[in-house]
Amino acid sequence: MKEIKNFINGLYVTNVSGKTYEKRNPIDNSLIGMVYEAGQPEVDSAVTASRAALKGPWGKLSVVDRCAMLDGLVAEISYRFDDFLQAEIADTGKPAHLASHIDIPRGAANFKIFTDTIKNVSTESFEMRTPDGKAARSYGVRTPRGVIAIICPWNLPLLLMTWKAGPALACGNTVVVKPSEATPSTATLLGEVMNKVGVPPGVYNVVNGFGVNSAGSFLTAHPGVNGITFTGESKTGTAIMKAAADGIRPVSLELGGKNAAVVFADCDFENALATVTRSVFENCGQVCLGTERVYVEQPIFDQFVSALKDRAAAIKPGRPFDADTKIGPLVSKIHQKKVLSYYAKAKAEGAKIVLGGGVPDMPDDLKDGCWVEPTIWTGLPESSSIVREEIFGPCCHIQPFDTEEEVLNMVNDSPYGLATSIHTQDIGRASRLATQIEVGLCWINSWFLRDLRTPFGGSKQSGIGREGGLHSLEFYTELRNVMIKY
Ligand code: NAD
Ligand code: 6OD
Repeated sequence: MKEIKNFINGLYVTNVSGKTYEKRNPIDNSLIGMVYEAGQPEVDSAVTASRAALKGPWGKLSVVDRCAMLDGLVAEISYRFDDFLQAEIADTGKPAHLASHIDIPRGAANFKIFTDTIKNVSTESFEMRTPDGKAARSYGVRTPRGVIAIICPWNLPLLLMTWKAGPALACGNTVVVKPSEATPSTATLLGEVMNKVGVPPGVYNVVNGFGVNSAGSFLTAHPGVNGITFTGESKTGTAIMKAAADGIRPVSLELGGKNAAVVFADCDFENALATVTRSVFENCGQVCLGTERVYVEQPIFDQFVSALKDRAAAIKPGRPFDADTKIGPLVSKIHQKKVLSYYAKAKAEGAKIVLGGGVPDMPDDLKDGCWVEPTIWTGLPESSSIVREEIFGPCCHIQPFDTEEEVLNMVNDSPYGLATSIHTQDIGRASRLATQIEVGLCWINSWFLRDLRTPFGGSKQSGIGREGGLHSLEFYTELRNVMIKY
């Protein structure tokens, strides 16, 4: 039986309480291993080790040497690619082609982009006259914030964790990571890689467990933590902001969404269709940037609905390593129950079910997995909970529209503001809408096309702050000013 431990001060450790929980494979509900839940003593040890490491060899490394060490992680993750792939797939059930093209390579690349950034960043400098007729010069200095708590979700476990650990470490901080209880494996495995490339003990720590009254809330409440970066649901973000208020600690929040795709009649139909198919169904709809509201201009509405139905019907569920598998299960029984409750609600609210709406018929050995059908609805009012609430499953509601103004109002009528995609060949109209739609990320004729130097984050209840390239330095460093009087 696999044991998933905590990684504290360079060592794999169990816990004082002896409490473990089961980690099951979402493909068939088989038991993968037992996870040692970190309690207050383990979180205390991790934060203490992390604080000590700030003053140890890590804190004394030059930026260039620190970055060279972190660049070594990229090579070592690539060397152990299959270990990471197997671990991520066992935890999430996602298709191997997806994890091997997105999760693991981006999980490694997230270190390199930020070592490149931090090595090349400059700070401002001003000269001025002083009242006594002499001169003075001020200049900025960036220093690490200290111990960063990283709280992660389960949908892209390694990618989203290193998206935060990468810049945090490149900037000279130390980290305590709390992976999702549903996906503990890759963050824990990364500890081996840290040791291998010589990252000093205490710089990277992992505490496994749940949120409330467990590792998550013990970590965010810990006075030894200097900043909290979180990806997850908006309501958890609220709890984390409240915890951060004690001690006035900064937060970076990447939260939920109810993202729209807007398809105009003049779009490149094939490109719009392929892109919306991906944005709705990729990773079984478990992508924060994914589309759950599709707005299609009236003249092509019927044609688009019918074509999307055909594409979605061809998305074959199956085992991660089967070549023809196009979609995996949801991550857990808990999440399957949540998504199926929305499928039932859509039916009860009178949606027209264009496709799906239930659980697919799977072979006997997979029947106990967390499967749901790709699902498409039409016919609901914009006030419906299906159109307003984040479901985080492989589903969308499609609404027709007549004018640009009408669609703009519908898209913006949401408490969320994470991402949108606009499909049209009229770039003037697309650019106009891109500034009017209240989101942090807008794609035109594309989706999830990433340049890691750009600002990433959400508006409204989808988040606070921006990460990516130089923007990450706002959170992961403290910018100080030094004034010299000549
Ligand atoms: P979640 O909020 O339930 O959990 C995220 C993490 O927070 C987990 O590790 C959990 O254990 C921990 N946690 C829960 N309560 C806590 C508390 N009170 N104190 C401290 N930690 C706590 O989210 P999830 O279900 O794991 O992930 C799905 C959500 O994440 C969706 O809403 C999705 O949109 C969002 N998400 C957002 C982005 C983004 O970049 N904006 C990216 C990925 C996922
Ligand atoms: O690409 C990224 O950097 C990123 N943070 C993606 C988030 C995806 C959400 O599920």
